[in-house]
Amino acid sequence: MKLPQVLFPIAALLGQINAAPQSRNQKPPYFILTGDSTVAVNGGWGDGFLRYVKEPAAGINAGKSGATTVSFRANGKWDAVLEGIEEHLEEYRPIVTIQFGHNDQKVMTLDEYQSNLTSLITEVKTAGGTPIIITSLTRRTFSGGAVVQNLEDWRQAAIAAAEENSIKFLDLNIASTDYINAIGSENATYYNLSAGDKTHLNVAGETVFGRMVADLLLRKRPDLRHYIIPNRNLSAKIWAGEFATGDE
Ligand SMILES: *[C@@H]1O[C@H](CO)[C@@H](O)[C@H](O)[C@H]1NC(C)=O
Ligand SMILES: *[C@@H]1O[C@H](CO)[C@@H](O)[C@H](O)[C@H]1NC(C)=O
Ligand SMILES: *[C@@H]1O[C@H](CO)[C@@H](O)[C@H](O)[C@H]1NC(C)=O
Ligand SMILES: CC(=O)N[C@H]1CO[C@H](CO)[C@@H](O)[C@@H]1O
Repeated sequence: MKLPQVLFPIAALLGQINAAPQSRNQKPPYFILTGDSTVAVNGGWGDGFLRYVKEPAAGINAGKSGATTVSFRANGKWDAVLEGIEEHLEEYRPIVTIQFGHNDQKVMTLDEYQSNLTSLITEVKTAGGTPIIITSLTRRTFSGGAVVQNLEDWRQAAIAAAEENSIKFLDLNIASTDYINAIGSENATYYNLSAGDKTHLNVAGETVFGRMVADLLLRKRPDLRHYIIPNRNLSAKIWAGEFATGDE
């Protein structure tokens, strides 16, 4: 039986040739952005981030105004996220970003929050997705010339949840706090969704903080750079702490 012996190495070689580009050219990411209003359409950074996502990558903003780690599950949004992972597994690598805290801090303890995040992380992994924790976008309220850091404990609990589950996190809370401190309270009002609203973002804020998230992501996942459209002028301003209008 000489033929199989000859064919086998050829088949193995062909398999390797087929496998090699597959591992180098992995499937594109499919981003599913979960969280509260500071992520959601019309008020959050989610759509700003998605505008930087380049084909063949894609994504969806699943943020929900008012959501906590409990309500997002209770109202069925979480099941839809898990289904979204399954639906996109064949063509993409689903990546689920998880950013809660603004509303959780009103209704539960830090321990409950952290353990709820662990549940979400575990379920994304089980479904075949890659979870990434994002610490809460800062509010833009000032006191004594500096941003009021009223999400710091929630930031730490979110990071602890990421670390205990050995997953990546993007520290948007610190990056956005530093940036708002650098540009000052007057400039920061430019991002108000409506007069006096120092939490939610208008389109300018969506663009600037969507870019910030994209840059934070690329620091932790440089392998995704082919799927994220650069905006060097905006990135330069953000990381230099210079006021950006989103028109850069
Ligand atoms: C944002 O709100 C502040 C008051 O909190 C107000 O002075 C400012 O005009 C608002 N800016 C915009 C662009 O709505
Ligand atoms: C970036 O900034 C440079 C100089 O400030 C300017 O010439 C260029 O047109 C800007 N690029 C974009 C895409 O706006
Ligand atoms: C707003 O930002 C600009 C550009 O970074 C800066 O020159 C200016 O001082 C800022 N305004 C205030 C009130 O801080
Ligand atoms: C999975 C889950 O939702 N776990 C807990 C989240 O936190 C609340 C407290 O607000 C608990 O009641 C849930 O069991």
